[in-house]
Amino acid sequence: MKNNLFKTDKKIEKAFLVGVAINKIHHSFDDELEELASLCHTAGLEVVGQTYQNIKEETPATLLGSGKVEEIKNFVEQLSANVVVVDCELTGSQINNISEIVGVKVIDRSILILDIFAGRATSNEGRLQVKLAQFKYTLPRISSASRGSDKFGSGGVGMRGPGETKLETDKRTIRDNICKLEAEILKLRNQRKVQKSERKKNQLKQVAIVGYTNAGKSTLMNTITKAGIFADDLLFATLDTTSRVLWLGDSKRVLLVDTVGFINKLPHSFIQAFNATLEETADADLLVHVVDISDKNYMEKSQVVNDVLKQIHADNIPMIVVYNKIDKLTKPFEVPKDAILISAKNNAGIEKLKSEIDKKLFN
Ligand SMILES: Nc1nc2c(ncn2[C@@H]2O[C@H](COP(=O)(O)OP(=O)(O)OP(=O)(O)O)[C@@H](O)[C@H]2O)c(=O)[nH]1
Ligand SMILES: [Mg+2]
Repeated sequence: MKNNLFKTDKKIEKAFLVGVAINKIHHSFDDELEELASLCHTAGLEVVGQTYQNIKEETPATLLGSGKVEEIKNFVEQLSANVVVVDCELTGSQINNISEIVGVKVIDRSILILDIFAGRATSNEGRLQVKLAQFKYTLPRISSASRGSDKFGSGGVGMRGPGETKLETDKRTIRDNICKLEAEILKLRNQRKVQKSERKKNQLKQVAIVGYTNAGKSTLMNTITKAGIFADDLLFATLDTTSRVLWLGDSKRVLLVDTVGFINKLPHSFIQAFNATLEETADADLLVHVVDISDKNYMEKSQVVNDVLKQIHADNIPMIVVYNKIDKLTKPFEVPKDAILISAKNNAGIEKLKSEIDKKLFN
């Protein structure tokens, strides 16, 4: 199967953001909208405004209440927005119905994340997995989505991937594509199994660096192994797993693996499609969970990471929690017992982390 991901138009789109909560008490939308804005920034969208709704009772056709959709339409007109980004997963018909009313393209959180992945994937396996996730997302939305892409053109964020060929493609073709992609991914997975048994023969233990997106995993990997991996202040800078040998002294070495970041409300199709990559985490002998301690929501984000680890059956692997970005702390911080505090950027606390990895794996 051809392995190119579909290209997006590069013109800057103006995004209007919509935070959504369902029946939450005293819900604050600030952090969620801030994260959604970061995702938009990463996807190359310019954010021009935002609103939110704590929905008491879901309106099946549009999820949001009709008054809210009208309000969004007015904002879109005033701000000349050309895309509305809704911070949850919508059905195809909800996307369509909201677009009809507001008059511009509507995308949901999942397609935004998948679009970022599509722009990031570089390895063969990463690209196959993104394609698979795109097809799995599209399959239940195929009939309604084709109308949407007709009206608002095929370019721009959220229009990458199988969406562009929707008109000519029927569900069966998508299912066939899913089967082919799954078979190709399985082949790569089996190759990895062989590598894994080689590793076992060489007794090379595997340490996976996990954490919320932007926590500093790749920076840590670079600092600790001098690897030269792309690290940036963008969400999902890393999509493909990268491994490096880490020397711990006394000729002891381990395989350190940098992994894709986790995020709140990960699209369901992502977990399914990225199973193979996520499995690599589940195979590790030790996890290093990198937490950005300078982030005021670090506890919630750690919880998201722990929840995803549970979903991929990696929650019983020994784990070292590492508090990163201590150089950014301005206030005194209550140090959790046995915490390892580091600044991956400034190379602080790295030796302590190495000796902790050593202790956990070899003592
Ligand atoms: N001040 C400070 N910034 C850091 C530190 N570690 C990482 N960063 C910055 O945080 C941002 C994200 O770093 P990455 O290493 O790309 O984070 P990541 O966890 O690999 O992110 P994803 O691959 O997107 O999931 C970059 O701008 C880094 O320079 C640190 O110790 N201190
Ligand atoms: Mg990274």
